[in-house]
Amino acid sequence: MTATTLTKPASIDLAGLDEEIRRHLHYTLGYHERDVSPRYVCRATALAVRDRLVGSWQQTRDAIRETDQRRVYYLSLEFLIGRSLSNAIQNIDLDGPAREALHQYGLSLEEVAEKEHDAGLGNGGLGRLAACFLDSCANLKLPVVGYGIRYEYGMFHQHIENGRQVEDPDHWLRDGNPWEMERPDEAQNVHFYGYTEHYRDDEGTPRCRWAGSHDVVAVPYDMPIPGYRNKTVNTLRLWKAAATDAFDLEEFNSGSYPEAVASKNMAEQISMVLYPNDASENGKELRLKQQYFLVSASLQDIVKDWVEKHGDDFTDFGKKNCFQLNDTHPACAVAELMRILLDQYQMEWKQAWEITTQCMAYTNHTLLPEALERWSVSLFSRLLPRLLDIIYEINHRFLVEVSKKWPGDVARQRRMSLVEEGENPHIRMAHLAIVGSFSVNGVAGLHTELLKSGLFQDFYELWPEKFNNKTNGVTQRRWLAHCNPGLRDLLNETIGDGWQTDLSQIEKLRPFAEDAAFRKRWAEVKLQNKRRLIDYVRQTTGIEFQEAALFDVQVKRIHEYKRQLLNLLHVLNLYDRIQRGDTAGMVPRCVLIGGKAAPGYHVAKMIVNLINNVASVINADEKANDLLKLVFLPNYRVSAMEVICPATELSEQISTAGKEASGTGNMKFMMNGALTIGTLDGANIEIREQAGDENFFLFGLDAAEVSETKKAYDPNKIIAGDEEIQRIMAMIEGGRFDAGCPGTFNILTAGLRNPYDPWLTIADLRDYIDTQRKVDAAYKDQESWNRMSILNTANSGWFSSDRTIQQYADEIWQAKPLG
Ligand code: 26V
Repeated sequence: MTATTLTKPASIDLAGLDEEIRRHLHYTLGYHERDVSPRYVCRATALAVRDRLVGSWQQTRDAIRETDQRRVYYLSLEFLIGRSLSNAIQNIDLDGPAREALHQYGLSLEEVAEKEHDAGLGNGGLGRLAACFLDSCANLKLPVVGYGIRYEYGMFHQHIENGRQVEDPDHWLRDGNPWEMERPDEAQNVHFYGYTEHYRDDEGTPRCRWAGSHDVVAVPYDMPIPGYRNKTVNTLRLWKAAATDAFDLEEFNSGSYPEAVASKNMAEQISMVLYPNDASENGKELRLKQQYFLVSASLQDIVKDWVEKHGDDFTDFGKKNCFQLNDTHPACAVAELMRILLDQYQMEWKQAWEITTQCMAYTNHTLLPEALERWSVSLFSRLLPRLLDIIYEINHRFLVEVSKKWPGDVARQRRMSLVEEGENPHIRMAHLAIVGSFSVNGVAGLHTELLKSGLFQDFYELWPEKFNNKTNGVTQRRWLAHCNPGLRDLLNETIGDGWQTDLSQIEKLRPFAEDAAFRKRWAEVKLQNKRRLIDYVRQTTGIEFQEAALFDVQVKRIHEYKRQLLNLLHVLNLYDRIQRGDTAGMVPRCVLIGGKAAPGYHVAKMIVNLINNVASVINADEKANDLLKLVFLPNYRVSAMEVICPATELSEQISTAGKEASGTGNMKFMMNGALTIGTLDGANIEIREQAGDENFFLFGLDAAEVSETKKAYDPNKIIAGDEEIQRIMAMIEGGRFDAGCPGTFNILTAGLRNPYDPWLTIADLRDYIDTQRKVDAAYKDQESWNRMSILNTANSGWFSSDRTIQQYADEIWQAKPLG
């Protein structure tokens, strides 16, 4: 067969998409056209679209394999992809043919697209960022491969029972995954357990190897990541864990069939489920197994590729490869690359370390101390004995360097050590990542400054040149063009479609803020989007939102630092005012809150419970409903945000200053014309700079004031001195929302009243309430509101992940686009 017949199957050129869908329905899925359901049409359409990607996918893979430029690997335990069908159709410009083809089944593209399960392989911000980054890398034709885990169960489904969160498993692969291609021939072996063996090689040089290990097979599944109309299709490679044949055989031979099957399950457990906590590490063995599994399989895959081309000459390996570590989750990569170079390629320590530190780069995503990963030395030595040896050696050499720079400063050595000493010593993964990387970056300006002056100050003093900022971004192709087609069309008509690949062009919209006729069209698009959200809210909760009301939205993981409670206290203030008849200047509001609480995070679950109970009381009170509705939207996820953000008018970004590393939901809302009410935290600061102070509702303490306030914080005094706040607290504490369980919410009110409340909710409440009054006043003047809305979109150019990725490519990766 010639190369052309391989890359271009004739049928795809000749047949229409409708023919391809029919063929897949019939031959691949075994359905008769008579009894097709939208779900199967969805699968068949995905397969037909995938066929159209295959040619460019292979060409891109070849181009990456052949390029002499540096290649980049984005290592992440999470990729929150969401749905892929509409995205692929948009990116390869198949919208027209797809609609036409589906029309024959009496279906719209939207009806079919919504049958696809979200690929929920992530918790929240960090995982969704990885997905936006892959989209931007493909858009910019960068030679970047994503490496992750093919979890059988993604982020849990959330439903609400009696006001409380209940988790259901998310078996997203139930009906198969039409996008993935299994590549069993590229499987890798990953070691666990066993011990380090010392021996002498043929030349008599002392060497080490990992012996007596229990191995697990890593099988790769590739997902296509199509660029935007540029013939580039990058790869996301996800590893599934399987038992080795040898593993099974041993057991079978000894006649123990059940044990053999059990050990098979043990191996498969590794890729079974995504850990659903995004704010606290819990030190579970299975989690460390997942991390090492991803790292070892990916590095072996990459090194194998290198060796196929260069033999065992690693001179240029560090120059030609770069690993971006998405938080510390894949930080074992530092030690694993050392192990491969030392043990498998017999390299000297010095050269191996030079190569390793030439190609590792680390991104930090949180300042919360409880999220910083530490692994107990005892677990590490049992599970990854050879890696622990290497970490000890890295630490030894590192501490020599520290003591040379600061002779006698033992306290500093103790602070900086990779090992936290004590009765139960731990490995500090962030320290391992910093020491092993040439680049350490935060994800927004303030965040990076706080890393340098706080958490990582010692390291910044040692290596200031490693530290840099890369403010996050989101892809405008999913978060504007795809999810808000009404606005997309209006923008294309008004300023052309260049913004879809170069969001800086969206500034061309600015003058139109002054154009009354344009503002009218802008408002019309928002109204259509609000109607779509009204339907969605009705279908999922039975509650009826009103289109004339202000749509006030807070969607994100539930966490104390994100302060959903602050939002709720304001809602209670509105409700209290309505009951007292103090409604002068009040604007009708529909407040929507959504997000998942980690299953083991009790306080977060109580917050969900309280929001639901308050919602039940308010929504049942007809007297209040012309002015106020409150909904807790269950099972917030990527596909829900695609309906929510185009309809949102007020974006709630109200974390305690200094706690939210960046935020990315804030950027999606801004792009879609929402105004932000927010603190000076994370990327809010940059959003306000770009939008203009007059187009942003700022309130609350800044990060410095937060630290200052904590020294003498007396929330009870604030409450006692503020009648409105007193009334809010009395509503909760009086048991109105207890649903028959007195004291249920004491844990929350006690937290608010605690002088050591780290989130300072009461400290910011008065300013928040007052600023919300300003929001009402601004909303009353719709002409001016729409003007501000347009300016928010027009000034959102900085927040494209294309800009972020261009900065990673230029300033960290030194990567160039494929030809
Ligand atoms: C920590 C852990 C601990 C162990 C269990 C599993 C797990 C999973 C995730 C995490 C850390 C999550 C950190 C995170 O999501 N940070 C968010 O990153 C966003 C992208 O940079 C940023 O916009 C958010 O502000 C930040 O909270």
